[in-house]
Amino acid sequence: MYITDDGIKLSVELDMPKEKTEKCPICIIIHGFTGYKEERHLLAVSEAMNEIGMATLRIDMYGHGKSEGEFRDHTLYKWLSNGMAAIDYVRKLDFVTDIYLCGHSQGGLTAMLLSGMERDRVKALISLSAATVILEGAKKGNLLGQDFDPDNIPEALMSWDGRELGGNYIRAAQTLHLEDAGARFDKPVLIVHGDNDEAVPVNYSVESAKLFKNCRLEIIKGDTHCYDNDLPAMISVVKDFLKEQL
Ligand code: FER
Repeated sequence: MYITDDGIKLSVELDMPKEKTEKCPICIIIHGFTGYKEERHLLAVSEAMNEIGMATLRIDMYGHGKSEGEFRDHTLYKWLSNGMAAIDYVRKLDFVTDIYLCGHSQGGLTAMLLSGMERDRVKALISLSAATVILEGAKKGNLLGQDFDPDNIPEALMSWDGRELGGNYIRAAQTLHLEDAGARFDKPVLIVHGDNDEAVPVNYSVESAKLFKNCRLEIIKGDTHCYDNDLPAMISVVKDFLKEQL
């Protein structure tokens, strides 16, 4: 199924709760950089939510998965626009009560930034292995392990899978501030991070947690960026948090 954001088709998957209900909350689930909506840890999160009575909408973001847009041209602004389009879409579904946001890595960063913009429409936020390092890296001049001059933005960076990432990605990321989102979103936040994350050091989430007023930080011992070592531990903290909100 597709939704559209300003004419761009975005591939989405809607999963309903295991037990039939007339109305229920829904969580929008956002993948990371080079990611897609069928990743193992995202399917596990979605299934856990369906088990406790929530619907989920997994979405392929601009330039990713089965959605339109070129990978090279994606920016956090486009992803934020995609997120708002997803919220517009789920708001119109007649079974939906509350709207939750969940994202992994670059999707976790997107969900955090989006929470500040959508503070009136979002009930709670879950951020998994959030890649907040991107904002710092764009400003200081290091992304994807490559140094660049932040005042003379390169035409493109080479991504880890060999694809090019355009300079506008850096321009957009340089202007975004997590502090603004944290100051605006005062509803419940769960931040989860493995302390063996090879892509984004856990300390970034320790720092992000200080920016949100109503935030729980859960560090998963020995786990990686995509929860390869202890997926059940990540799922368990997500479920516990959500059961308190429902
Ligand atoms: C980076 C570090 C992490 C970066 C992106 C990420 C574009 C995102 C990781 C993910 O979403 O999994 O320097 O640069």
